Amino acid sequence: MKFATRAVHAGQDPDPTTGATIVPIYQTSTYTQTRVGEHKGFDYSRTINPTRLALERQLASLEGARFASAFASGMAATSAVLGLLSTGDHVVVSDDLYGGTYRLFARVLERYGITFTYVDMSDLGTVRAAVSAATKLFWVETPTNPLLRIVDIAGIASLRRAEQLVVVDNTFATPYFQQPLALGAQIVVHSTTKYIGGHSDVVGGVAITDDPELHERIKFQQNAVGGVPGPTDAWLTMRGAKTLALRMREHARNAQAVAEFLDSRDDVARVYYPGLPSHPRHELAKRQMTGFGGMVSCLIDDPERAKNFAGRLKLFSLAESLGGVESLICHPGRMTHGSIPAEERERRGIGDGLLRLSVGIEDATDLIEDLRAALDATAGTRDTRPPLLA
Ligand code: P1T
Repeated sequence: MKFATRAVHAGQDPDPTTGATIVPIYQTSTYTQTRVGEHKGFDYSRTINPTRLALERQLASLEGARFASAFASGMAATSAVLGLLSTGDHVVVSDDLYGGTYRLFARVLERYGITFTYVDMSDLGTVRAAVSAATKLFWVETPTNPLLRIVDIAGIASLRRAEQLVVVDNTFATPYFQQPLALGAQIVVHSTTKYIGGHSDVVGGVAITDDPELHERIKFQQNAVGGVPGPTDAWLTMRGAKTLALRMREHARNAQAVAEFLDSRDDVARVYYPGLPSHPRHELAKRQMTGFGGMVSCLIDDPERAKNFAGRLKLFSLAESLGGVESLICHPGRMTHGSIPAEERERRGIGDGLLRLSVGIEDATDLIEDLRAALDATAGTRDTRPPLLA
């Protein structure tokens, strides 16, 4: 079945006892067992819950996989996957990535003796040079947060030895636009807080794999560490995911229009969007993705102006997060990526003039009008566009 059909139907069987067409919210922590050692497949809700199970089946199907484990947040999903590693193991990581993922790696997992090397993963030679005998995992974000770099998933997978895992955080692209498992990754992680939930009303995460043995190990982490979503959060996420296909089409259409508008302005120094032909990896994005997503970043030379501009917008709320139907704008340096030390941020290109837009599904004309009015109101028309980075 095609993607949009699976989004609506996968895992969504009518309730076996009542016939309820919509999977109920099984708001229960436990299940009455028939006798000692005998139950109906459900014993305790940290381990298994019917609402969560329906969500896991739906999301596995969207990534073209058999197995998924849902978590209370994207970070809980990420830590469960990293929980597969042991002291002494080494990870090669994209050097542009969500600040919270960096924080988990640098400030929690390093204390347990796992080491991380951050590289520009859009350069496969650099990735190859970072691999050592201890390397057990490649952590890939693509498009990256917040610079929208594109990493060649199949290229990374081709570097992998049998005992190594390629894990892709597919939050920005979503399974609608990018299928990392088909490109050679072993595990896909999402912050379902974002596009999958889609309505900015629930925090969640998921880890997806088609490998039964890996699934057992992730399930073990899920149960042993316990970062599970409650049934109501699982249900909200599942409801959101049913409309993923049609929302993503609108997000991408609007983001393209917004990116083109910003690119046409002399007072916007640089626009980062994989759907622009000027993006250094536009051709790779075209091959690897079926659409370019809803995230656009831009650079305004004067950091004060950037902040004023962000604060003046009426339709784009100044907020962390992304992927909801409503448009958001954020200042990564002061918000989502604040946990990366300032010097390191600057080195990675996350300067004070950088803004990140999560383009919603409002009418594009209104969004562009909002951007135009705020740019005009904050004045300045210098064109100091720097050369594009590779
Ligand atoms: O917030 P949480 O559901 O725990 O997900 C963490 C996470 C993981 N991966 C990516 C690519 C992310 O963007 C995030 C969360 N990001 C934001 C809150 C943000 O505004 O970028």
